This record gives sequence, structure tokens and C-alpha cells, in this order.
Amino acid sequence: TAILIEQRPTVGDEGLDTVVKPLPLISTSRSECRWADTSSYATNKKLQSWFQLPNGNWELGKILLTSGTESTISLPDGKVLKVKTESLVAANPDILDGVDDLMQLSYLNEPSVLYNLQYRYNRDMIYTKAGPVLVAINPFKEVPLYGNNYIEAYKNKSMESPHVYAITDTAIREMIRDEVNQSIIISGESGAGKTETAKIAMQYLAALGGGSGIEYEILKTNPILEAFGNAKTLRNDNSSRFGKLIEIHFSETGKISGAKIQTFLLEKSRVVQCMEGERSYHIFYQLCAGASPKLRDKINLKIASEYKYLRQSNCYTITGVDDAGCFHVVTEALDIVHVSKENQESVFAMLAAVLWLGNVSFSVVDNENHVEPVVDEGLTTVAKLIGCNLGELKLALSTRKMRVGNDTIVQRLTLSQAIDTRDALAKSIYSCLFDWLVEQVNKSLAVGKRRTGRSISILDIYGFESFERNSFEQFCINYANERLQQHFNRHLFKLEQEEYIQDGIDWAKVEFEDNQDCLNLFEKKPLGETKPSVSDIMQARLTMIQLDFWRRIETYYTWTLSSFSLHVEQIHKKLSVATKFKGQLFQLLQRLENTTPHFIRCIKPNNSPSPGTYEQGLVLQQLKCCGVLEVVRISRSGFPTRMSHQKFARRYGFLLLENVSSQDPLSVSVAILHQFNIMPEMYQVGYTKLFFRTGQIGVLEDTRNRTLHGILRVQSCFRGHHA
Ligand code: AD9
Ligand code: MG
Repeated sequence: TAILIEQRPTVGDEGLDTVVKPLPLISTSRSECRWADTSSYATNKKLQSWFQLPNGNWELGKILLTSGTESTISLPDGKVLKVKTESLVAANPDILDGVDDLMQLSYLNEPSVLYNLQYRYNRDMIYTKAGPVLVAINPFKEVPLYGNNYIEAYKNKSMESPHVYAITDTAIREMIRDEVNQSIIISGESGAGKTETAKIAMQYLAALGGGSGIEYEILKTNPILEAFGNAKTLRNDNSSRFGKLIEIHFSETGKISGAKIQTFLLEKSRVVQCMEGERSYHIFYQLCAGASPKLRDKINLKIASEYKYLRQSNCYTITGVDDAGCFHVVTEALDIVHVSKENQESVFAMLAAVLWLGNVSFSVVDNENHVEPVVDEGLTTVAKLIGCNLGELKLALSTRKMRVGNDTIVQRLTLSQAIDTRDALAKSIYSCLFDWLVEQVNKSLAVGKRRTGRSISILDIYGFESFERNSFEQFCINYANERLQQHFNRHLFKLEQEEYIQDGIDWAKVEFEDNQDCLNLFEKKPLGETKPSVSDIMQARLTMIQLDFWRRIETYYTWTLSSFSLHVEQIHKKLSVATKFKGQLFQLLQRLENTTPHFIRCIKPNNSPSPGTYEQGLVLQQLKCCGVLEVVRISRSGFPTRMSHQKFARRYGFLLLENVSSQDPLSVSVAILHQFNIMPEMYQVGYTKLFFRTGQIGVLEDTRNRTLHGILRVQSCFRGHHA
């Protein structure tokens, strides 16, 4: 039965009334238009085509008939639909199912890209290339793709399918070959798999560059940094709450000689506040669960539920995680990176001080609602643990110093001000502790004097975040990502450009959009009425950011820090957080600019998280946001299909009507292009290769296949006849 589906809104009204015409666009939104495939597409009978269901998912249908502006298609479930021809999007031939590089697709439209990734994902092939970028889809289960056998296979090049190992291998080879530092830049949403991917890359580097033993120390930094910098959030049970760049140094012989870790913007607010169902940093629960009786006694440690900071979110454990066991792993790792037992004890004492600070309460002491901390177990323990006297601590938690002209006056605090001050102290202790630990780890990995050859840096930074209310942290995270996006765009464009120039192609015909306008929105001081015009994708990213700017943020943070007047642990840093972060980011990008980058984009296939579920809408949104479709677009707007003159002549030469066997490959190629009427704007002839716009090779392949089938049929008839 034929069902008439409601007509979908489309751009323009140029219907597909002839057999070959550009495929029309599906949606009116600018960003979507840019992805719709506009290459020639023959709506022949039995050709496969994508059809979008009302729920937004794409379904592969067979075109049974095209008449005028309407087509009849059959879907896999047997339904036959009559649809507007305009609403159909070209599908690739079956032979391209699951190709390991999206660039091999003849049609690079959204459904084709989504389908290809899904096809592979369903077969545990979680890695796919999108040109120079590696796309990694989180399997949310163990996949048999790692370990020594795989490492060996990638090292020997007996395995070449896309993999973190393969991209890391390329980085090592290019570092040695070109004598240029390399970087592996991993991005993606929370829970997409960045940290796991970074560890997989480190595993490969350690295996290939190991020998001195330092690689073992480098791997042990992971449990330490994760304990102190990761936490359970609603999106990820092991969410990194800081950004990390690890620079691994190699000697001239290709062996690891040391490493250096730089961290960015630890989420301090989590120490004092976290949402229902989330947890504070893992280390607190690990300490409470795993500390020995002796240590507990020494630092007056209770169980997690005794502490207000840990109690507020009503979540103490993570399914499948043994906090006590993790505590032992962390202490062992601290031993390995040479943090002495004595220093470890000080670390645990500071953690306990933070926890006890949360239990400090206040009582009103005058009729102006000024408060003082209650002297109880909490307060006395804090004073003891941080090594100051009780009077000093009381004063620090109930007063603040203000500068009026040249004088400093002491102001007493109200309850909410005192709570803020207490929490600010807890956050500062924790973040100083975190920085100190990173410093210790770096001392142990001591690149310093051993720094000789070149390095490979791995960047694991949190991806774009958008919540109902976005705080300063989201602002910084999103700004950092926008900066990296620019780095990504510029680099990839440069790559394209280089290849075209090398082969003598006119690259001016490739469109390229920078995100400088978007960055201006972040970097400029409060804007006037006029907003620079930014593309839809950038706009989407911007909607999540409050247009609040550095000056205001700096003022706010400077105030917060200076209001805190305790003179203790380097706590009293008056450096503005925003300025510091901006400076760090600037340095980071400068460092990255001097490296050859390798990009890995991690994708979260569902929000559950569960293995085997692939939500098209969610994947698509991430592909767009982290620029994978942008890469595809850059290539598509250029000449993504490349084939050497020889290969082209060999593959299609037999289709020529005239005998060309004596001619050179370039002449044969040109003859083929002419015979098949390939429009001059659809290809360019380079010195060694032919460059085609998307979809062009598809047309030739169709002809080739039909001809081959014809030949086979004739041959089998011939054989049958003879038999
Ligand atoms: V966040 O921005 O730090 O919140 P990440 O780092 O992107 O996030 P993470 O690497 O922590 O995500 O991965 C989340 C979870 O996905 C892990 O805890 C694993 O359970 C799961 N995962 C990720 N990658 C793999 C993998 N290659 N194989 C198996 C994986 N499981
Ligand atoms: Mg992470």
C-alpha cells in the first residue's frame, strides 16, 4: 500500500523533476544547509536514499519510482511511502558501508556520516577517521582492541585500521622523522571518553618509548590525578574536573626521558558544594574508606557521612568502585612518584582539615548579626591540622580586612559572609594541595636536565558544557574550547591548502570559515548593541555562555580572594583567576602552535550511559559541535576525492570507446573525464593526482559497475551457450 506522507518544509521550490539535478536542501537553518549534499544525484530506480522519520532519525529506503516532484520509496520494515523527492538525501552504495575513513564516502551528508559511524560502532569498531581527525565513539563496555598484541600489531604496521594506537604511532614517527614536537589533542563532551583515550595513548607511548622505568612513573600519575581531580557527576562517574596537558619527552634514540604535567582550572567549588547524586573529589571518599586506624587516629578522621561537605549531595559510593581499594592504589602511586610517607601524611591531614572545615558552624554574637565560629571538635581539629592557633583561625573566619584609602579596617562578618569565607578557605587549601601534588609529580618525572630530544603532548581538556545556569567555570571551559577550535580549523585548513599547492591545484576555490568572531565575543569587554555575525554553530555554542566579560569576572574574583584575609598553606594569592587562566591558555596555545597536532574527537553515543545504544540526534549534535562535520565540510567544499593519474586510468580506462592503450595515464584520464561529461568545476587535474568534488567518483563507479555486470552477464551467457 502506498502511504502519502505529509510534505516536509523545504528550501526553495526547485523540485527534482529531471533525472539528474542537485539534491535539494532539507531544512531552512543555515548550518543544516551547509551539510546537505548538493552534488549530482541520479534518482534512478532502486537507488538507495535517506529519508527522515518524524522523530528525526534517518531511515534507508529504496527509491521504487520517481515521477515529477514525488518519489515512491520502500523502507526496510516493508512500508512503502510516497514522499516529496526533495526530502530524500543521497545514500552511498552498499560497497561503502562502514568505510574506515568518512572521506571515502561518495556522499558526505549527515545521514551517511551518522550511518557509517553507527555501522562500525555496532561491530565494536569504535574508531573511524574523518580525514585527518580520529573519531572515537565511547563503547561503554570493554572492547577487545587494546593490550600488548594490538600494540605490537600497530607498531609493526600489520594493523592499520583507525585507532588511538595508530594516531599515537604516527605522532612518534613524525616526531622522529621531522624533528618536530607533536601534540595529541583530545576533545569531546563530558563522558565521551577523553581521559580513557588519553590513557590509551599514554599506554602506547610507554610501550614504545619505555625502558628507563620512567614510563612506569608516568602511567602512575593517572590514578593520583584522577583521585584528586576527578569526581562522580551526573554525566560521568569519573569526570575530570580539571584540564590536563602531559608533555612526554623523548631522547634522541626515541626513549622516554621524562614528562611534565600542566593542569588547568580545577573546579574548586566542588569541594564545598555539589549537586544531589554527585560526589566531591574521589580522594575524600577513598581516604575515609581506606585510611589505616593509625592514620585515622592521627588526623581525627571519621566516616564520609560525618562530614557536611560530603553529606550534602547524598551520594557516597559509586557502583562497581571500591574506594578503599583505590586508596591503596593511590598511596602506592604516590610512593612510586617519590612523595615521601611524611608528605603523604601531610596531604591526608590537609584533606581532613578541608572536611572538618565544612563542619564548622557559627553563632551570632551581637545584635548586628555578626557571627563567630563555634568552638567545637570541627574548629579545634582544623586549627590543629593546619597548624595555626585557635584564636587566629576564629578571627580569620569571622572578620575581613578592607582597605579604605591608606588605612586597613577590620570588618566583622555576618553568617553568610562567614560561611563564604570558610568555604573559600576550604577551596583554597584544596586547590593549593592539588597544585602542590602536581609539582611533586613533576619533580619526580623531572624532565629538567634530562630534556634532550623532542616531545609528544597529550591534551585532555573538558569539552563544551552547558547547564541551566552556567558559572564562571563553564565560561572558561567554553572559551578554552573555542580557542582550541580555532587552532583545529586553522591547522586543518593549512593541511588542505598544502596538499593542493603541492599538486598545483587552485585552492582559492575552498571555502573556509574562521571562528574569530566568536572568540571576539569572549574576549572583548562588554559589547554594545551590535553583535558580530557568527554562524549558527557558533551561535549555538554561544547561547550557553553568559555574555559576561573578563573585566567583571576579574573584579568579582579579585574581590572574593582579597576578602579572605588569612595569612597561611601560599593561600593568599591575589592573582585574579580569570587573568591567570587567560594567561595559561595563551601559553598553552603558543605551545601547541609549535607542534604538529593530531586530533581525536570523542563522541558519547547515548546519555544513559549504556553499551550498544546509538542515538543519532545526540551523535550528530556532537559531530557538529566539536567540528568533525566542519572538517568534512572543508574537505567537501574542496576536492576530497583524490586518485593518482595511473589508478584512475587503470580503473576507468576500459570504459573508453576509443582504444587508448598506447597513451600515458594523464591523457587516458582526460579522455575519461571528457567521455563522461564531468563538468570542469567538478574536478581539477593536479601534477600527480586528479581531485574531485564529492559524489563525482560515485557516478563513474556506477557506470563501471553496470558495465562490469553487463560484461559478466554476456560472459556467462556465452559460457552457457557453449555448454
Ligand atoms: V569528562 O569531560 O572528564 O566528564 P571524559 O574524560 O570524556 O569525560 P571518560 O574518559 O572519563 O570521559 O570516559 C567515561 C567512561 O566511559 C569511562 O569511565 C569508561 O567507563 C567509558 N569509556 C570511555 N572510553 C572507553 C573505552 N575506550 N573503552 C571502554 C570506555 N570504556
Ligand atoms: Mg575526563
